[in-house]
Amino acid sequence: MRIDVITIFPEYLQPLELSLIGKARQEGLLTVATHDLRDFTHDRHRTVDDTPYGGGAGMVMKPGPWAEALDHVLAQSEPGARPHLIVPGPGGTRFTQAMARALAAEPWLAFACGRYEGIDERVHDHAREDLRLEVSVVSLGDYVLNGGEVAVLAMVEAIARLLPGVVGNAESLVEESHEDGLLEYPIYTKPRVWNGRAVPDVLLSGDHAAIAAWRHAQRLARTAARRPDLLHPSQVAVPGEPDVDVALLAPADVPELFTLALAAAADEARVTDALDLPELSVSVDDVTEGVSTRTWVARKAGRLVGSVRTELCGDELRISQLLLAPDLRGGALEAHLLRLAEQSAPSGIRTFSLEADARSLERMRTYRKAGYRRASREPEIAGRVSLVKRRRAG
Ligand code: JD8
Repeated sequence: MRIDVITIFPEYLQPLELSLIGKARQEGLLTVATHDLRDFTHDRHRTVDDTPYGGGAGMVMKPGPWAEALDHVLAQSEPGARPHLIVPGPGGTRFTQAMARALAAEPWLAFACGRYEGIDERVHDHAREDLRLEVSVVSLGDYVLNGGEVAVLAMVEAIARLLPGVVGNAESLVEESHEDGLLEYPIYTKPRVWNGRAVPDVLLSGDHAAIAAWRHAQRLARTAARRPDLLHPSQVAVPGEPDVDVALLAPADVPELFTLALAAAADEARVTDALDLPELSVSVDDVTEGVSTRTWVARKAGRLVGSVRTELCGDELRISQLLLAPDLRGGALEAHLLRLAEQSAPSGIRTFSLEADARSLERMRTYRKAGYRRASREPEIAGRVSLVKRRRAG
């Protein structure tokens, strides 16, 4: 990959000579060239800015030097080859890991670092229409910097580290935050006890399935706590229930979920004509427990209408608290929450299990249709039947 950076502060990009990116450049895995915009001025003061038409504070970068600098960059590679021009700007499309992955697949990137109030808008049009470059205005995030250089440092690092051979063990790229939409799990190294704080036992167990399960649960819990937006509806649209969205249970949901649990239990008692249902004695604490495991809640137009809890047990995913608002009973939502629970299982999971009341014929049909079969094991809840389903490979 080739990267060209045009800036009035070339020294700002010196950090890209260090560490992994610096090493990758020495190994020829990528080329990074910086160009001083002032080299494309022709006045004694090497002027690159002027006052804004229409008035207003600050200065605007002149188009002339930019056009000459872009011509110079285009001359850096074989005729006909064109870079993708990235112009950092606070009003641009948000830079993401997905964008970094996409840009890492391109052969040639050029970054235009603005300063002052920004670059004359006609430079973008000239690049698109005259130079026929793909031009993308990209923002690092919703805060204001003084120029594009810091953004380019971050973008180049995020992109270049995805290039083959730049990061030693490519494996480690897989489990990173934002790579699969979940934040990272907590990490530890020696000593086992530090400052009176011990490393979680599971990490010393050598039980890789348990470690994987613990790490996945940590990633979900952290994501739910710090970035619930990463877990939000787009992830799990409900077929046939367009206005239902699903997210991980948050502490604020507990009172509503407790109410739903009781309503669902009352509905179940009505259907099974039995009052000996353990669900009828559910407590707020029982529901609160769901916040620290992996419990999904479904909302329809803001109303909490369903939930499903999942717990990892070795290579088995135990599904429980599959609750539905009575008015949605028999609809697509139950089967969908079941599928969602299965889909969110970490790679090491081989079996799904749940317990059901055999008297609840409709629900038994839903589970059977979803592939669950009676298990020989004793159910944890007396009077229930234990259902299991093997996870299909792939
Ligand atoms: C490029 C000039 C400064 C911005 C007046 C302050 C990116 N996430 C981001 N925040 N800010 C930038 C950014 C800021 C820049 C330039 C990028 C060129 N400025 C301007 C408008 C308000 N000053 C950025 N990526």
